[in-house]
Amino acid sequence: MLDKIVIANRGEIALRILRACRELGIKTVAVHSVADADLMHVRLADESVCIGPASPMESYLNIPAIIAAAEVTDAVAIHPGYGFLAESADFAEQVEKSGFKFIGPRAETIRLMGDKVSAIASMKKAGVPCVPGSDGPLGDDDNENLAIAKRISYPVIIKASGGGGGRGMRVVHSEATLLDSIALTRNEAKAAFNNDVVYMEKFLENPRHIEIQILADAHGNAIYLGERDCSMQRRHQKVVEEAPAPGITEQMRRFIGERCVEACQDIGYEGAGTFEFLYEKGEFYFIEMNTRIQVEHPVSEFISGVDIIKEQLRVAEDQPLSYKQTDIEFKGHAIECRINAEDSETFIPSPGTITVFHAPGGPGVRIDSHIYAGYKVPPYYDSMIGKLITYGETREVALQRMEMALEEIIIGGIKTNIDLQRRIIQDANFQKGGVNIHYLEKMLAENKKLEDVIL
Ligand code: MV4
Repeated sequence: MLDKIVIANRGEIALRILRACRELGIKTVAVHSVADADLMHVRLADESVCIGPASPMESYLNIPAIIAAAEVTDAVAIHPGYGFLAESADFAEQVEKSGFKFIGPRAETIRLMGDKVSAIASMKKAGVPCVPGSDGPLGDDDNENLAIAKRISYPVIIKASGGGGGRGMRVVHSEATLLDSIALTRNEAKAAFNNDVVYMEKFLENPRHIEIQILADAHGNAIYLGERDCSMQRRHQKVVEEAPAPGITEQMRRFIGERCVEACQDIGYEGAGTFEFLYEKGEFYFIEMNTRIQVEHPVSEFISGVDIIKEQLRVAEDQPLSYKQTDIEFKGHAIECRINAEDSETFIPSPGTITVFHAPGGPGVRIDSHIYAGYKVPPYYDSMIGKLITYGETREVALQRMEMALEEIIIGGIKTNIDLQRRIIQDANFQKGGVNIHYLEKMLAENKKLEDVIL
């Protein structure tokens, strides 16, 4: 049993983890930076430790400070949340070497998935469908690289094995620029990740981003909690997510879910995880695996009825998962809008004091947020200040509830992206469902053109 854990994160996810601990009778230690003493979860935690200055490098990324906080408070485990150290294999390793439980997969698994070439190789071996490509690192034989591109056909994409999440990639449209592009991507990768390994994939031009949530325990049990559609994004930042993904049939869900579950068992995965896929013309193509809890986990919680954070804590206690696959029934539809402290048009962050906060409510409305009237949004961290999630028996009902909730919500004193979220939820193509990863950027460009004509 976990007696007491350190929550090594901030904001809404720290509060979400604290709430799960409360339900399970686990004591909590909030670790926070100097700038974050007023966070809601710091007030609610059993204990709190200031681990350093506002700068993330000196606080939320400061491994010795976080481990020291666990030591002085007699905690037994550390939950990393998302971002910061959540996917640092070195952190997981040092936590375990210091005698604490890292709440997440084994360091070795984090390392395997952090290296995209090895992640893809292990998924392909386990029967997960991947993008046609180089099947491993590109060598320095030009003719061989030209032949690989010819085989998979242009356009292709060169990706850094140490990258991920949109960092270190380059699209190549023809033979003329292939070799230069490989060399450039290699150099950038060496500088950015200290790893010059690059690989090649067929470039999918208009895919959707669909991901599968999984849970696995230390006893070889694994389940899938369905998929999420995260295509509504701008510059690799997701803006709206939903579950299930429009147009995905029960058979497709089962097929891809089972492939992910088998892959988890193959690699001895432990904890919550996400398989990221590109989805185009009825096919799934694995691109990356995330070994952490994700921002958008609540939509999967709504449609599956599973508390994913509580399952993470159970798994860390070496208990079996609370559910078998046959216990999971997917029901209804959930949508999440990320609420950011930023200008709705320019996307420029807008830190400052929240003077007014009114939370929307009613059936099927959930808010995961740490904000309150009087809370000062610091300028040092991500601008996301909360998530608004709605649920309904059908997608139409979830959409209607989201539209209402976005009308009801009041956040005063700072700029937020709530107007943008209203535009997205009311957009005819979004309402139809199934837009691709380029949709939002095109929609924003159209809006801008229209504005230019009017002004
Ligand atoms: C791709 C792709 C098209 N074809 N791979 C961007 C983030 C990283 N996780 C992988 N990414 C992409 N990989 C192939 N073979 C297009 C993207 C991509 C993307 C993927 C998911 C969500 C948003 C995206 C935005 C631009 C490009």
